[in-house]
Amino acid sequence: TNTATYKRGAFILFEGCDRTGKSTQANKLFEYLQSTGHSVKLWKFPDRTTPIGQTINAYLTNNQELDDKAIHLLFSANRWESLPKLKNLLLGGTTLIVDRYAYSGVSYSVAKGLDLDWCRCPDIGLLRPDIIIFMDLSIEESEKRGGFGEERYEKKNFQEKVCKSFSQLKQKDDDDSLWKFLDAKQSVERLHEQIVKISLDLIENCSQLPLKEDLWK
Ligand code: FDM
Ligand code: MG
Repeated sequence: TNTATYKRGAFILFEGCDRTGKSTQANKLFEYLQSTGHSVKLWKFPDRTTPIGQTINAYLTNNQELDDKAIHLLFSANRWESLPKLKNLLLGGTTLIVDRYAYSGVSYSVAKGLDLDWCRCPDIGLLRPDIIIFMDLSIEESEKRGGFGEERYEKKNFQEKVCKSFSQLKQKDDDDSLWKFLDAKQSVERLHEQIVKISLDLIENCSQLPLKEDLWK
């Protein structure tokens, strides 16, 4: 088979607590890759545009109440419903920059007291990212960044729990090498430089590898 010419895109994931700079860095990376001629797409979870996403949005903006397990499953369903699209993009050679994914899914629900293994189940078998760029920042620092917003989870004591569940999840992750912790206290430009370098290496290295549809398997 002619695998030599086959090039898939890379799945670059940004994760972390609120106000750690995920969206800023995801946007900057997107602009950089686009301006240097890469085929690239930016994707954000939750995707609030679908019917499931609209229910999630109503929940996050405190306009609707839902059982903790029910909303957990909706966040997961919101990923499953986008899987065919994301898969096609990657297979067609487009690099995906994704802002939050199943790791947020598990960490926020575990912070509410749900069991970690139970929380991972619905996302088993989703696409596995090629890298998780984890924006690491203390709650004190993220609070300094203009404070948290008005949405459901944007409270200091809850964010502390989310940070703890993220590190619990990383420890339990079978593929520890995926996680790239960055000190998010650095300047936007310094972080961007590091992220560009990591991403260019990754795009090169994973272009010949098959897609990994085995998250947490
Ligand atoms: N969130 C996000 C979850 O609780 N579960 C998930 O699966 C995902 C993807 O939704 F508080 C939470 C994290 C955050 C909120 O995310 C909305 P943004 O990035 O702030 O829009
Ligand atoms: Mg938010």
